[in-house]
Amino acid sequence: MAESPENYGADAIQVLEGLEAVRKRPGMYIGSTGPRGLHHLVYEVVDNAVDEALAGYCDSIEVTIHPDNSITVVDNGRGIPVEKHKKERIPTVEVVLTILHAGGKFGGGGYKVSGGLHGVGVSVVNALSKRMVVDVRRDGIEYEIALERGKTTEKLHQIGKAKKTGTTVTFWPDPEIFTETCVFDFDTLQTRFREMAFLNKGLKIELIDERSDTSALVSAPAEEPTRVTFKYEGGIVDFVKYLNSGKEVLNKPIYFAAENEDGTVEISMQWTGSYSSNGVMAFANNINTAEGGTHLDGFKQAVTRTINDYARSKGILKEKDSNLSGDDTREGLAAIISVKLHDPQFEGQTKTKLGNTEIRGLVQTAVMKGLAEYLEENPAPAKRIVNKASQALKAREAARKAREATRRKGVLDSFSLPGKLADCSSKNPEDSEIFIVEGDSAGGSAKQARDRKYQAILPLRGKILNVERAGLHRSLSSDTISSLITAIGTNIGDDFDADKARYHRIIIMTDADVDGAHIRCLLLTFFYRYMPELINRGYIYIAQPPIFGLKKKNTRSTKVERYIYDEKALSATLAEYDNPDKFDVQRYKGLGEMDPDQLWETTMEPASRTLLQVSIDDAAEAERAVSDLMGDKVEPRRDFIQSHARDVRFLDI
Ligand code: 28F
Repeated sequence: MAESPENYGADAIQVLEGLEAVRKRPGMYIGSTGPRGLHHLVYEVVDNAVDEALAGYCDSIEVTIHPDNSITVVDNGRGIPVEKHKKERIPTVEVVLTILHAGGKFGGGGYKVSGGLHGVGVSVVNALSKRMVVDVRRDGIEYEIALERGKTTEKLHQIGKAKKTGTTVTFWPDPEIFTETCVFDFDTLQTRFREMAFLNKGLKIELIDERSDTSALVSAPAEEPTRVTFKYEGGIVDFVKYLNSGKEVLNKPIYFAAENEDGTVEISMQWTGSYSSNGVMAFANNINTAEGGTHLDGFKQAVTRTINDYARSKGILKEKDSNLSGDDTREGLAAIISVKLHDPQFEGQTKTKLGNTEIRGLVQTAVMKGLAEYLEENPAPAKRIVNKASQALKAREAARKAREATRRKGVLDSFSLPGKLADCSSKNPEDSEIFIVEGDSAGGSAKQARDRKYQAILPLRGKILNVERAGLHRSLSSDTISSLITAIGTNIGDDFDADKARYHRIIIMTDADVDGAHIRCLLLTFFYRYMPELINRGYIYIAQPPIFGLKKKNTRSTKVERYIYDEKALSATLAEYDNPDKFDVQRYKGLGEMDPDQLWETTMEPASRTLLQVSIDDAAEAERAVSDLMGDKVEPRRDFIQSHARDVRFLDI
């Protein structure tokens, strides 16, 4: 569709219809009205500030979560233009806020490149907010406009003088739309902003949380707000260092960039001694293209070719030797591929696969040239990298043999489901869910609590084998991993097939303590490395068991008056009751301490439970924690234990 500032919003009625449509079918514009969609509102606003930074006019963005879960985003760009719009006869800023698709995100002389997963623009955020206030600082004047549910309630007016320029957007998400939750998650926002700061070298992004209770819709203000600041002068080189922190590295991060009329590409890569091969992340216009695409294909082809060529030219691979496979050359590799292009085509199930064919060649040429030069000029790390790939080739051969041996024994065969699995009776994956539970006693409670029609239980005995140290083929021989793979039904590696998943909700249910967190991290790492497609499809969830129960004192009744899911919410809840002395606080150390009825109503019953859907970013974060914890270096492990020691003490009061 040809859209330009000359032809959008032909009349006011069409304008109203535009935003009404957004309120009628919000999912069409922001993906969902669950937590993901809610957080998408923030990204949409921040993306506009990042666009202003990409255009070269802004270098600082501040995001604040207020105690009432409203969000303020401030930038120091030029400020959204305020002069009267020729066609619409209202200030341009009002056009940007009230007309669907107005802004620089489509053709017509806006920005050169632009981010935003859906690229829907701030008018969509306006439509889905019960209130929005926008301040613009421009030409020495500060202006303000206010809107509610998409409609202007206070016309643009001057509120004072302005020394600097910039834009401030504050919005209150509409609880009529976000019926599930309007509460923002600090970690989700922090992970995304860290990523954005890495991808835009030198851009400062600050996140401030003013809430004292991060579970309530309206909280008391925190005495001291939580603040994190992200600013990376090294850009994606810092990103790769961050991904590899705590791991033994084989080379200093390599960096190269290239540009042509189709766009720009930046690449940074560094090999480690680890067995993982999922450290390659590709971005297009700052969006994590989790499903890959042309840029990632070009990168992989070029790396495989360049390393094989180098190994042959140096005689490390002999004529009789077979080529190193792509997986071999990428074992232990962390890499960031960041492309910026004018007209990104996002495809795939979650719209996170880049389709632009013209970018493949640009990436390929950049990598072949950059990597070949690096290898020639740095023979010592080059040798370590090639040796690592040759070892991977040998391990791959061994793993194949081991897999064939286990397959013959029927371990990975769907006819022999693991004995510990209490399967559900439904055979329709869409209706079916599986709870992965730590320990036999919790497993026992869960089996009694469940609805066997559609809920399966898989108890895991003890800790799962540390996938980081063991590597794939040894992990496979562990009971835990193979029962997990068999129960889920997708297989792994070359045989992986997401369509064979036996459940579309795979729910990790661990104790609310440090051990539980550890096991959850290991499981997430496992899914991240071996079944990332299941994460992309949104099949992986984390159960949220309560940590505390409040019971009336001096009664023999076991009735729990209130369950509390968050440590910070405890004091708030106690204060809410007039006379807290009348209540006993019971702390659930493990799932096994709840009786089956309690476990059902708090954690497993679809109508009353809360599940956290795992995103690929969460899983990447978990894998990082696991690497820190289990990698070859001692220091990160000590740091982790020290930084979590407080939690342990708290839990042991
Ligand atoms: C807190 C969120 O949204 N920042 C923004 C600008 C700056 C311009 C702009 C934005 C012009 C014609 C649409 C200024 N001066 N932060 C933000 N900063 N949008 S959004 O222009 C919007 C387009 O139609 C801007 C000159 N050109 C552009």
